[in-house]
Amino acid sequence: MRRVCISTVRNKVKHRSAAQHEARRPCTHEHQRNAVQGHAQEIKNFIFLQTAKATNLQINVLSLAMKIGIVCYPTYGGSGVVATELGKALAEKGHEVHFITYSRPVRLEDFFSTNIYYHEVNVNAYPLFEYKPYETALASMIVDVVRYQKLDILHVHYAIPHAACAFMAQQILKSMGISIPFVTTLHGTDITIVGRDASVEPVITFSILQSDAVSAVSNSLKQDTYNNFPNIKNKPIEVIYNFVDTQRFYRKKLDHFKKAISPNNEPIICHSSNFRKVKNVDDVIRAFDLIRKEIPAKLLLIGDGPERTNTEHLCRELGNCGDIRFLGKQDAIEDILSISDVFMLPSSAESFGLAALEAMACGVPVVATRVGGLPELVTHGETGFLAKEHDIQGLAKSTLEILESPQIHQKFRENAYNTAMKFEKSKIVLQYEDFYERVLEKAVY
Ligand code: GMT
Repeated sequence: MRRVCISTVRNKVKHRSAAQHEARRPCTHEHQRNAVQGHAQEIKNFIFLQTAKATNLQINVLSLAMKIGIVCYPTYGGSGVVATELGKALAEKGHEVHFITYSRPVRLEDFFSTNIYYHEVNVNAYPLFEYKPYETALASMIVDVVRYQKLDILHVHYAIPHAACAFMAQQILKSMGISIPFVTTLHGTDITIVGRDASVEPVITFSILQSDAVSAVSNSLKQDTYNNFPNIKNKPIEVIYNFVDTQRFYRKKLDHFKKAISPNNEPIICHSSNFRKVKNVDDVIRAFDLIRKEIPAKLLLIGDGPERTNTEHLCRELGNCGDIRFLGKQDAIEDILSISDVFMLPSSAESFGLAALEAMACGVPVVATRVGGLPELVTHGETGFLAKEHDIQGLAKSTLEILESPQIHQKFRENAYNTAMKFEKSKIVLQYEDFYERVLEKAVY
């Protein structure tokens, strides 16, 4: 059934007629829309537009619903969060979204929408396999879903191995007479850490070049991609920033919770990550130790991962465990951010820093490292402070500067919130829709 998505933000009218839309579909796709239904919907659209004009409503965009396949890592990583939130937002706007992942994405667990479908990639174990063939199972599942759910476009998040699998699926489908474009979003470590490994470079270069379009989550990541993969220098990369759902991430008044964590109203510093080496969680502990020597304070650590044990050992060594809480993986991150006073993110690499954006939406100033895309999000001296990598003294000094001045704290809170609003979900989702539409318009079948 043909549906219509309406948005009031875009500034140019983009109304593709049903006939035009159908015309760009491969005629070999068996899923041609029902012409009568399509025609009826077009009449409805026309009536809607006329009514909007008559009532002086400014309706700027009318775009047709797409069937979108999303491939991502479904765990707590930033790329999976972005992919899932994007899929949910697209579904809310009337698109049909098919997640193709090896387990249900974390942020999809409590969410139901009639426009969302979930296809689990099952990788068979076989005694011969030391490594399960995830790529083969994923490519096969993509083929199946595109073919039987009649998808319009595939959006893969994280280059390895998703872009390569999408390419393989695209070729298999082509041999069946089915064409589908795929777009790849680069998230960070796929380019800055894992991707730099010479053993995977040829596959990443090839799959980026073969993608129908490529996006990166910051200008910094776009530049890193060109620097690390010189052979893709002529491939356009579009920057589409990460986004935050401000209906979920806003500062809530949770006095009882705040009191439970800091009974004497001590300021609360917060950090959230997957506790990988690149996040430098030990720098958070060391900086907190310096802060605690100046003022009473509490530290909340959200998340879990390979460095968790080392981090716990460090706080035992420093003797500050009494003021630190390891909260592990959490779903209600917004509640924890709501009682936080400063968010600390001292990573060695951070293509964007989604965790920092979520904190800012809750009015929490950020003290971070001047790396990757963080300076595109955090303005030094306005929404927080930026320090050099491993500058523990600098992290502590900046945090104290915020916490010891109620004026600075309040100003930074407001600035952080206002900046976060620029990355509000509805604005960025429109950019993705426009990105897909341009790819679909360009696709030659
Ligand atoms: O390391 C992480 O934070 C997870 C990783 C991922 O790909 O799952 O996150 C990357 O993508 C996020 C979403 O686009 C960005 O906000 C993070 O900055 C980025 N992490 C790094 O670059 C280290």
